[in-house]
Order: sequence, then structure tokens, then C-alpha cells
Amino acid sequence: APEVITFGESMALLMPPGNKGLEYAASLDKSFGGAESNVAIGLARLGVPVGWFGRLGADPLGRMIAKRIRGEGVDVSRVTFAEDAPTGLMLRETVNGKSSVFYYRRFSAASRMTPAHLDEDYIASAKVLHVTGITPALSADCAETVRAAVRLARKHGVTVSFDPNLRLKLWTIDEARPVLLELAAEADYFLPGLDELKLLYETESFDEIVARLRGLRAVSIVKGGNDETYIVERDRVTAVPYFKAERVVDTVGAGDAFCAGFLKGLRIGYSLEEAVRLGNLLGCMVVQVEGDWEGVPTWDEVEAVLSNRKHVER
Ligand code: KDG
Repeated sequence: APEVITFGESMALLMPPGNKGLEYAASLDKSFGGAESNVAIGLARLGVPVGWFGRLGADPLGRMIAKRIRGEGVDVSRVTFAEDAPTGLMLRETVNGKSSVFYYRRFSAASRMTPAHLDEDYIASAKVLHVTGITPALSADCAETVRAAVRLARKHGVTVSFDPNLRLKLWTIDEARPVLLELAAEADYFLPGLDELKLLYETESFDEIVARLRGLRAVSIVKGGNDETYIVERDRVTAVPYFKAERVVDTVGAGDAFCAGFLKGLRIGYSLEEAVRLGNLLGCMVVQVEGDWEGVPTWDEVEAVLSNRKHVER
């Protein structure tokens, strides 16, 4: 049975090859992405039994996504397919080092998810439920589904991990704030970025942000600081330095890879600090490869880096 369960919308992802802009590119490479399935794939590669579910369209893109996530070793037994709505789509370009995402997901199959799609026994059997703030932005039903899943997790003593993943192309900060802060209040691990916290708490002050985070029951892991990640606990703040990336190709997916590394660390009994260090390493590795999750390493590759094992070419 999966130790970690996560759910949300995964979409087909189309990207022009070779850093061309979308407007002039003649062809597009096809993959898929979705914050929660990115985390699930990361965990599977690291050897953690993990399940992802969501609602996909009963169409070729939905079948591709389900098969590829299954192919990564993620349990997809609770995925459902909608006959009356399509799989969502996103396009992305990286021009002059700047990524932009364009969503084609309104009225997608995932946006029709309701609490009826949750399997209580499945959630109850896990150790960790990981949710993100993207799902509640998709529709009122999706927001209710996330709340219901978190309630089920808490009822059964399942640890709740929450990444707000603020997506201002999906809703405004004023719409997002109450929903995300409510979920943060229910979480055991809250995994925001520093930029997100500035918007959520309407302050630039790090001290004020820390004070707000200390009001939560969660341990907060704040990503995207000055080359370091912060662990905010009631009585202390610990900074954990980043690994240095040799070259940054595509930053999308870094937060998800971080999450996978962090949760893996916790599952194998690492201290918070060690778990965050592992998260930092995964984030660093994933930004060096194109795509959301393609650059996520296996556990063997992680161990090779951590122990400075040399690559044998032939
Ligand atoms: O975190 C990466 C995600 O942003 C990407 O995979 C797409 O889920 C996605 C979203 O909604 O932006």
C-alpha cells in the first residue's frame, strides 16, 4: 500500500524544443506535468511507495498521463476518467531564461473532481497525504475535495503535507489567501516559498513572516530564501544551504522535487534538517534538466552524489 498519497490535476505539457518561443516554434514536444504527480514521481524514484490520483479525460492525453505515471511506479488505481470533460493542457516556453506557462484547463476533467472521488480507506491506509493549493483553485468542488481529503487524513491520523503552490494565473491573491491559510492551519508540514508568504501575509518582513508561521501547528519549511531553505519551528529557525546547480535549464518542478526529497527524508527517519538538505539536493538536480520531473534522480543517484561516488563512463 502507498505510504504517501497525493492527488490533483495532471495535464499534458507542450513545449517548443530548443528554447524557442511558442509564437514562432514550428513543433512542440509533448510531455505532462502536474505539481502533485511530479511529487509522486519523485517519491517513486526515491523508492517510497506512493499513490497519485486525479480525474483525467477519457481521451488520448488522459491515457498517456495515467500510463506514464504508472510507468514511473506510482499507484494510479484510484484515478478516474471523465467522459464529459477533457484532460487539461498547458503550454510552456522559456525565452531568455524566463519561463511562462499558458493553461488550457478551465472545465477540464480534473476541475470536476468532487469529494465523492475520494476513497476513505485508501487515504486512511497511508502515512502521509500531500496536497497543494493548486487543486482548490480549479473549482469550488475541487476546493471542497481538498478540504474533505485533509479532514479524512486528520481523522485517521495521517500526516498532512501542504504546498500552497500559489498560481496567480488561476485565481487572485485575495481569492487564494483565505483558502490557502485555512489549509496551512490544518497541515502538519507547510511547504511554502518565501515569495508566496510575502503575498499571503502581506508583508516583506521575514521576522513578521516567521511570527505568523509560529502561530501554526505545522512545522514550516520555507523555500526560496537567500540560497537557503528555512525550517521554522515554534522555538527556532534553522537555515539549510542550497546545493549549487552547475546550470539552470528549467526551474519549474523544483519545489515539487524538493517536496519529494523532504518527504523521503522524513520516511527514512532523517532529522528535519537532513530531510530539508535532501529536498534541496533534489531541487538542485531537477532545475538542470528540461521538464517538470524528468530530472528527478533515483535513490541510487542521490547516494552517488551524497557520497561523492564517481561516474564510470565505460
Ligand atoms: O509545480 C509544477 C507545476 O506548476 C506544473 O507541473 C503544472 O501543476 C501545474 C500547475 O498547475 O501549474
